[in-house]
Amino acid sequence: MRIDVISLFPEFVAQCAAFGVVGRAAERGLLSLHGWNPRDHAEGNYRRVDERPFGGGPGMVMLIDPLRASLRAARAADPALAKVVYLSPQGAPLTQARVRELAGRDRLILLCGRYEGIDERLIAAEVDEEISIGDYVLSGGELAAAVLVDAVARLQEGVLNDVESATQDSFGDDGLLDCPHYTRPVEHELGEVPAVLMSGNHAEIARWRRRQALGRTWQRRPDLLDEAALSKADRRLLDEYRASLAQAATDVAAENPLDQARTAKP
Ligand code: 9WO
Repeated sequence: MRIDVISLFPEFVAQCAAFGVVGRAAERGLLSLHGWNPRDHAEGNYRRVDERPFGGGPGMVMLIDPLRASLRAARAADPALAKVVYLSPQGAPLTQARVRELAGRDRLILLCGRYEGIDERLIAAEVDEEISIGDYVLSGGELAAAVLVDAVARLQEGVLNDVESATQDSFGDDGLLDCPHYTRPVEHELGEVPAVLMSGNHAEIARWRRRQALGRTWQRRPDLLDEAALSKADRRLLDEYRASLAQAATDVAAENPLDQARTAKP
């Protein structure tokens, strides 16, 4: 896959993609990143890329022409058709489903704004998709572009090793949050490892992990969980999780002297 980044700081996005699995993908030729600086396509001694906004107000707006010339150069650098994505808080929220769709393409061009944004006419004429990585304002689109590059790159065929691919369930295909993870030592002053993980019973471990994934999604991100769409087995696991929470609350209450009158066993 080829990704072109149009930005006043193209090296920033490239640096973000230089490490870890994404860096490995680039080394192995699974991903190629190219930066284009609108400053290099700006006219005049001052190489202006921004101007004051019509209608007044604070800040500056990025000029159409340096961005359009950069887009043209990026498009011409490879014959494959490229989708143009503008990263902005006004975009559609980035989801793993959207990441999967973008990751399947041959080419992407990511447009990063600075200042107060870019001239709306360029967005209308050239941008295919406007994407937001969250409801907050950054100082430019570059960090958002780096996020998108990372998410898309790790899905390229051959980037993840078998183990990583196998664990892609965690927000990969089932839309659930991940289960908790533990490693050595078994006993630590911060607590113990859940016994089931030490049992060697792989079916029980898988059930525990699924129960945790379902329970944590229900607790933390109920918006992600469509309980009606869960399998019968998943619904039972979620019920077990809720029951264990209720039990834990009862146990805590039993230890609190103020609650003992009500929870004390006869
Ligand atoms: C500035 C601003 C100030 C007050 C109220 C709303 C505001 N929006 C912006 C704004 O969108 N500034 C942008 C800075 C212009 C385009 C590039 N910048 C940007 C992109 N900031 N944050 C993003 C971004 C991109 C994707 N996902 C989240 C945020």
